[in-house]
Amino acid sequence: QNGSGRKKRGKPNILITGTPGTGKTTTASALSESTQFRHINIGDLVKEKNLHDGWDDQFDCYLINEDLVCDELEDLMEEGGNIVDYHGGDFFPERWFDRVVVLQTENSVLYDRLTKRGYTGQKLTNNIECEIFQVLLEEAKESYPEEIVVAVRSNTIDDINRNVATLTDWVRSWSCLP
Ligand code: DAT
Repeated sequence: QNGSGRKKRGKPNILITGTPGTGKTTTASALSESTQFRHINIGDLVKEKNLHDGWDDQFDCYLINEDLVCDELEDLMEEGGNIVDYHGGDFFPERWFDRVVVLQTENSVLYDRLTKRGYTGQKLTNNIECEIFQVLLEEAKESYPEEIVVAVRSNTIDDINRNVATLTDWVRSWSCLP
């Protein structure tokens, strides 16, 4: 147990973050399979449980209600064993996470993925810029202790497999810690 209360859980919680299209959902669901941890896709949760304040026309997405999301997840996070998948993380309580993984993808690769997803114009440009300026990495570093934040490459399927294997090993060793 440390000062932040992290070690009180029997199982760790992991935040997987990164620009849209970097592979969060793909990585989180594979990791959920190998660890049997719960995969919580915040975008889906917000839609299912109406944890938003309506649709934002400018940004073409739901206006997430951060307080409602945190209230919804508090009990599960206390229990541990969660993989949270979201393109942000500065509004979650710091004590929730034991590992924060920031996925990073080369611009040209990300451009193709987002185009395939139907992103165009300003939305496409905003997301590419988000990746270029490492917005999610900076946000993670500001919101969580340096030692729990890791940035990993996510350009290829091999990258995903390696990231999942590394995280699965980390989960195993965490659970064996005194
Ligand atoms: P995110 O959840 O970050 O928005 P995703 O997991 O939905 O991303 O992936 C978006 C698309 O890109 C999907 O078709 C899978 C593909 N993809 C993601 N990461 C990849 C990787 N490292 N290698 C190959 N394809 C990847």
